[in-house]
Amino acid sequence: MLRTFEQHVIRPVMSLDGLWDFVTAADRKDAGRLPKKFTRQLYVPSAWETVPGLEHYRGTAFLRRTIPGSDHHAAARLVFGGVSHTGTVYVDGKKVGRHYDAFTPWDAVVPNLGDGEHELVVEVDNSFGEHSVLHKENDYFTYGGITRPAELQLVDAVYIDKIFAAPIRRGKLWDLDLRICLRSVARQPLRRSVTALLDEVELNFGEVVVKPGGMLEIAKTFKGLRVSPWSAEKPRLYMLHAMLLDGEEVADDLIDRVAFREIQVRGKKLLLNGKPLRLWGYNRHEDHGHFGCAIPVEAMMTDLELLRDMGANFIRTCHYPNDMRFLDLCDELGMYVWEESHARTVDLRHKLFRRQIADSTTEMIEWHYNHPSILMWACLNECESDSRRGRREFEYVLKLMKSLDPTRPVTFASNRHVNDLCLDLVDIVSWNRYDAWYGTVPEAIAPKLDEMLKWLHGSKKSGGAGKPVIMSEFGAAGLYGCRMQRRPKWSEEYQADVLDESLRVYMNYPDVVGVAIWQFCDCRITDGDKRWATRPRTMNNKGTVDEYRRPKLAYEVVKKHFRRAARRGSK
Ligand code: ADA
Repeated sequence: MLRTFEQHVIRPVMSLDGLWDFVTAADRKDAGRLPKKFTRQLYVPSAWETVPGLEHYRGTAFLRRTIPGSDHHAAARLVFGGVSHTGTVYVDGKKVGRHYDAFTPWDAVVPNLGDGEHELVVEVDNSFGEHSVLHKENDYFTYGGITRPAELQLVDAVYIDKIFAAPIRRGKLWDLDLRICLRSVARQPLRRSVTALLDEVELNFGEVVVKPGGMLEIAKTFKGLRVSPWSAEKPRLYMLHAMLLDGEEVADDLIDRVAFREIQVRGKKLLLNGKPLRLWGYNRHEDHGHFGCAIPVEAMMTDLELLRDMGANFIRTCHYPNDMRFLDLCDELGMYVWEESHARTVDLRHKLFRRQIADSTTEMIEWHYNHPSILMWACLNECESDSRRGRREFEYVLKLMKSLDPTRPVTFASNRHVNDLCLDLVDIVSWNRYDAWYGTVPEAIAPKLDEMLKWLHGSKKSGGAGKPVIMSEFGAAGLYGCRMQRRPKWSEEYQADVLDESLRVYMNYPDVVGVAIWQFCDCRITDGDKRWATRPRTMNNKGTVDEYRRPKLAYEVVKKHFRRAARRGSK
């Protein structure tokens, strides 16, 4: 399943998870555009690097299965939670869709796929090169495969593509700005009635006519709803069931979950539902020693149990949009999320940059809009925010985010510090600092923060005066099992000392409203690349737990600080 809950009662949905035929381009024994011979089977969702012999395979591979068509539905809609990093879809040998970037959902719609079995082939490419700006050699790993769940949906001639629900706090009551996007695969205009149920409350949009092959967005604000607000302490969710009626018959439907919470920036504070909010937690890569990036929902839950055991209330989805099921769990459990579109120190000058970052940003916001756990959108981690040229790209992406969603604050994680030229463009200033790892010693952390805050608030020139600050990355590496009395770098002891001092300083500054430790778990990085190959195990070893979620000494240190903050609350 794409989500942790069923999204349709009327629309037929079939999970495509399971064993597919598989062959790498390197192993193909036949010619032709698509293979007819396959060497093995591969599970969907999974990363092919988890298969012995494919640990380092970077290139193209093909996955194939059959799917049923239907004479009673206008089209088959294939929905992929994530294909890493480029997927090209063929049905019965005909190309029907293509998508770049592993970290956002996408769909391919096939009109008139009649009764009987049809061949579905997905060509997957995880190669690096001039075709890929966002996926490249990096301090995390680009896996290969259909790495998130996939579904076949049978849709009517007009179907509901997406729902956008924006809550607005009005004292003790709430309004709900509701937008419903319809798509038509028909050849003639079609009339439909549109209605929705918010739990038991009926929200009626009336009748619409959708142009052939077109899209139609209908919007309405439902006022004065007496509902319970959402917060981490009380994560109250509501099922929103949108339906399209053709006459008296419900022809299509879509269920999403919504909640009522308001996030605001006021001076140097974050406010949730009008009350001050402080955030303490982690950067978390979607990476696991057993599963690569294709983390099953059970293992996602283990991560969240560990995070909650430490007392964390905050997760930054470094450096890309996350699996919708993980965001669903954050909604359900009450975990605050910073979600960012896909970029870790990418080339803003590349000819494909704007197209690829715009797609990642737009798809992230359009598919994840209704998750109440997402409090802020971010972008362009440690990119060129200290040049005029770079500023133009930051302006482009931040404006795009605001245009897609004016209800959430925006930020980016900067490592350009006093040279930053883009802090006037954000609502929240976020800094990545490693004063005790790439810098000198833990004692350097406090004076460095003093210096930065004086610069930030001391002059209008910084662009960030009077804004809230999040310490978006800080930490140190600790090799799991490396225990040394003299506490040198790379020992678990040194990592614990750095986090102890970092949290003592960063969590006790009123101007700092949030902290995100780098990082929750050790993660795989690009092998062989000159820059990253120097890291022990070709891993980023700054996790508080290792890639198998085995806790290091720092775990109990972090737990002490976070649990104290949880007791104190957001005061
Ligand atoms: C940067 C980057 C992270 C990671 C970190 C580190 O801050 O944003 O992705 O690479 O450095 O471990 O050095």
